[in-house]
Amino acid sequence: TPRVLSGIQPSGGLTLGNYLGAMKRFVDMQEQEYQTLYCMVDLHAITVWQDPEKLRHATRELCAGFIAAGLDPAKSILFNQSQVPEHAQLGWIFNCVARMGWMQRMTQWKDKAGKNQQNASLGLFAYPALMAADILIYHATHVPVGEDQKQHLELTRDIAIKFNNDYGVDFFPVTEPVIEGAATRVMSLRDGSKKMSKSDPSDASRINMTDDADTIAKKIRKAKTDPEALPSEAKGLEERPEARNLVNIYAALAEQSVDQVLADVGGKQFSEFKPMLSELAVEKLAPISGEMARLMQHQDEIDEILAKGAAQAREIAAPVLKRTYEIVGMVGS
Ligand code: AQP
Repeated sequence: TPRVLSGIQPSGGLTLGNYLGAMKRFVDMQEQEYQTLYCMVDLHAITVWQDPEKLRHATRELCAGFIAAGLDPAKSILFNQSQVPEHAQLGWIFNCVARMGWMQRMTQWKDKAGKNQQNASLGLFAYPALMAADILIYHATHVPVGEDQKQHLELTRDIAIKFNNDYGVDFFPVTEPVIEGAATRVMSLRDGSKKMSKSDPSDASRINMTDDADTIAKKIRKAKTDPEALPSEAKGLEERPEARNLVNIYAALAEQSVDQVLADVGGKQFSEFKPMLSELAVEKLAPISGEMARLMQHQDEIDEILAKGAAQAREIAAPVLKRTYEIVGMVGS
């Protein structure tokens, strides 16, 4: 069976962008003919400093979010990355396969390191090699992600191809990104050219999965828009990034196409559309955040799910690492 792997960083609370771009897709794939593994990538999170207590909390909350959104530990393997040491071990091998020049071209590196690259962590630079290891340690064939991760997935393919060439083997598969749905790139509510992100300093820029109904309504009411009414077709949104973003969010939440949504709301002003969007967002998110809060009352159960998931993941990962070490020439493997 084809195998799916994806992950989310416990680097803060979950956003609507993570939910629509990633988690909702994870649930869809769980219900199809795939073996699914979903990971809280704590080793990735610490490429930028994290307070240890907050990291622990965010990891458990992310696991609660996964389950509340519909991932079932009986159907999907849910685990945190650091409990499966094979990720970091294969990550090291890939650090030796990947080239500095490849990493330097990564837009996430450029964005996150900013002007002061000398002061960014070495881990932030090597991030995509560890991400390649996350995927390839399971020989995963399909990786559901948001649009922003496309470049990293291309690099994963490059690493697999170079490893296979360097060692004259046909060992690591070439993976397919799965970037689908109406909201593969949810934008900031304050700036239609920036993606919605958990680490944006402005809380008003994003909808958090844990926001209550009033907060969601307030953020949507204040979301940046233009003064025009909504168009009746998708092409009318082309030069209107903020309007397009809100319509895309609506479409993804309603599980409709953008054209279907516009057929209903075309001609309306934002003063009328925004309350519709708030109502829909609250309707879809409130049950998830309620369930997350309930699950967070039972942290031992969450820890147990993660420990069990890690054991299952290791059963797949350990033989792949062993074979990799053999191919590379490590004595004792
Ligand atoms: N705005 C978004 N729209 C669609 N998909 C998104 N994803 C993130 N933001 C959006 C998808 O969520 C998955 C997990 O992302 P991540 O937590 O590993 O890191 P990220 O992409 O860097 O997300 P953030 O929220 O911006 O976190 P920080 O601020 O810590 O860097 C990925 O599949 C991603 O595509």
